[in-house]
Amino acid sequence: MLGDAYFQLRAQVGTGLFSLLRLAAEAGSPESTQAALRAAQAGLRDYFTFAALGPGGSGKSTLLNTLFERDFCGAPEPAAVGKIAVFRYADQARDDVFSDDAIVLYRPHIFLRDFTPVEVPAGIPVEAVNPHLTEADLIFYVVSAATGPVDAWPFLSRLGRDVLKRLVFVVWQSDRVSSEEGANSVKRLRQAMLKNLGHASPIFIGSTADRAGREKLTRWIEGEVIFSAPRRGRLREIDEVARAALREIVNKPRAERQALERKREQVRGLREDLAEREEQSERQVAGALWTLAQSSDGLRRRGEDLLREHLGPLDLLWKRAFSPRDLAQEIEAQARASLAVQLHDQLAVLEADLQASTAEYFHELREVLPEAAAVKPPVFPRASLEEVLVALVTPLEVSRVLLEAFSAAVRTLQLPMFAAVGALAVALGAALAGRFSGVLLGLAGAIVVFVLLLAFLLRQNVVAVFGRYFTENRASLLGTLDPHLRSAVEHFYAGIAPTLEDRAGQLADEGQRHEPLLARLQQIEETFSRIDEDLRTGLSRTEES
Ligand SMILES: Nc1nc2c(ncn2[C@@H]2O[C@H](COP(=O)(O)OP(=O)(O)OP(=O)(O)O)[C@@H](O)[C@H]2O)c(=O)[nH]1
Ligand SMILES: [Mg+2]
Repeated sequence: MLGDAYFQLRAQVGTGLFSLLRLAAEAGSPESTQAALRAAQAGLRDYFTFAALGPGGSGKSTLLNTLFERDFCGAPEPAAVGKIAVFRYADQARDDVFSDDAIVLYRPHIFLRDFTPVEVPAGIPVEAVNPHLTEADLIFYVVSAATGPVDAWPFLSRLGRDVLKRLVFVVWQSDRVSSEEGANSVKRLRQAMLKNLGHASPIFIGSTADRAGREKLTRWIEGEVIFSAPRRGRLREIDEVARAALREIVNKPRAERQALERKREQVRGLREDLAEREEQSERQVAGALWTLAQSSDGLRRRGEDLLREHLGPLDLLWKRAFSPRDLAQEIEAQARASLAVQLHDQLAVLEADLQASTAEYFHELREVLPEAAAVKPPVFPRASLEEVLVALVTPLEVSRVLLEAFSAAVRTLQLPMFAAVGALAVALGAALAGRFSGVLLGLAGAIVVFVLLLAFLLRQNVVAVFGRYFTENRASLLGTLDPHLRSAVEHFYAGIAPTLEDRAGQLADEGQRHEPLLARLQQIEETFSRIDEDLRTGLSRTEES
């Protein structure tokens, strides 16, 4: 259909403008933007008036029917015979007598929404015709190829210059003559036109049977009249208005989205920062436990020294001389006191570091989220934690272990000691009986040395058993303290995190709010870019042809 590409493009612009206006209202754009869009919308509503004049029977009706691909004028409308027939669109067909010379025929043909064809029969005075030509976009003067422009000039020379500018000649019914004759009549027509009108209008030749000729005319109409440079220019202006409005509408939500994105980025940064601080605190807890382990090692060594001091190898031979209970109490008291001090110190350091770290973190938090100003940093429950941890420190029970190890050593020594005493008694008896035996004395001496050596080794073993027990006992104590300390730190950080998580959630929701609007804007933006592209390529296409 004539002008399809233009109408499609115009429809796209129309749809785009419609959506854009709705969005502008939704996004609360300034009234000036909305007014510009409405004006652009109004500017889109245009239609084309094509008038056909010429001698009777030259083919005016047939030409119009051919162009619009529908038999709407001529024979189907007997009421219009001898009158200027103006065809307009209406849902219901009706005729409107305009004057003695003219009739308006309202018909429900879709193409009449965009085109207003006017057929002017021969014999109507030029004064009556003129008003219908002033508005016309294109005026066909149809002459029959067989008869030529009979008496056209007196009428045509009375038309204004501006009307002549929109005039084209159509030499119709070319199938009724040879192509040579057709070409000749075009030539004659051009000469007569120049002579009579002093003006050169385009001349087309064609017929219902001449498809190529019709297409040539159609292409020319599309390029020069429908998709004419001024109309394309107008569409581009509308496209510009739309794109400017789009930029303006999009500015606000886009800027908000960017601000939101920055906020989110900051919140993400804070989250990472907090996680890092928590990890740092966990490392500190591990360090505190390591320090406690180190100091318990020192305590063990002190206990071992104390034990060596109080337990000589000979004490194992005469057990009443040694009291493991008193020694154990001393070790126990020292160990407890030292551990309590260490625990206190470690917790104090941990607390100070946590406070410093959270103060720093909350300072950053308030910069990013001023609304978090009211949120107070949590308090690390150092005192109550210390109480719990000290209560977990169970007695070492060194006295039991010492007593057991000591008794076992004494038991082990008993038999060799009796053997040594026996051997000494035998050697002594033999000497007293005057039968001094070097061998016997040597043997007794060897047994005594063995017993002393054994006593020394067994004393070492008692110290070793104590040391092992001490180490195991403290290791299990540290194993007990570890989860308590860790969970206290975890709990502390869990008290900070929600402020941030709440805000992150809110920001996510706020972000969602803009998405549909921005997605629609993007769609419209693409539509208008496409239109712009079409307008550009349309331009080059017609420039090429
Ligand atoms: N062979 C041939 N006949 C045509 C052609 N176009 C129109 N005719 C015939 O020419 C006659 C006149 O055609 P119309 O279209 O009615 O001409 P018109 O200028 O509208 O005539 P009026 O409205 O009476 O002035 C009709 O019999 C058509 O069938 C054509 O291209 N080739
Ligand atoms: Mg006619």
